Amino acid sequence: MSKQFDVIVIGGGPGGYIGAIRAAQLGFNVACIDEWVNDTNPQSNADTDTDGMPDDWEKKNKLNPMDVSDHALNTLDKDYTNIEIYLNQIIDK
Ligand SMILES: [Ca+2]
Ligand SMILES: [Ca+2]
Repeated sequence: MSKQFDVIVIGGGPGGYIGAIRAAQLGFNVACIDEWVNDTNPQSNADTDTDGMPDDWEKKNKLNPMDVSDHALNTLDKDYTNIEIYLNQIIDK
């Protein structure tokens, strides 16, 4: 299953929720990603460097789970950042 969004808000803090609600009020198709839990293995969601990409996913993709800056790099694709690749993968599930 694949979904298309106009706006993806990462983080559901006060600013995230307000931004997501306002974008929806303006007619955008919005996704707000606050927390994702893998029910079969909750430990697989650990994100030591808090860059939004779980440690296991970073290790699998040869990224650094101790480096918060690698989410903005184009290590995995020349057109998309690493966090964009990760988010696209979880949205497609
Ligand atoms: Ca991480
Ligand atoms: Ca990282």
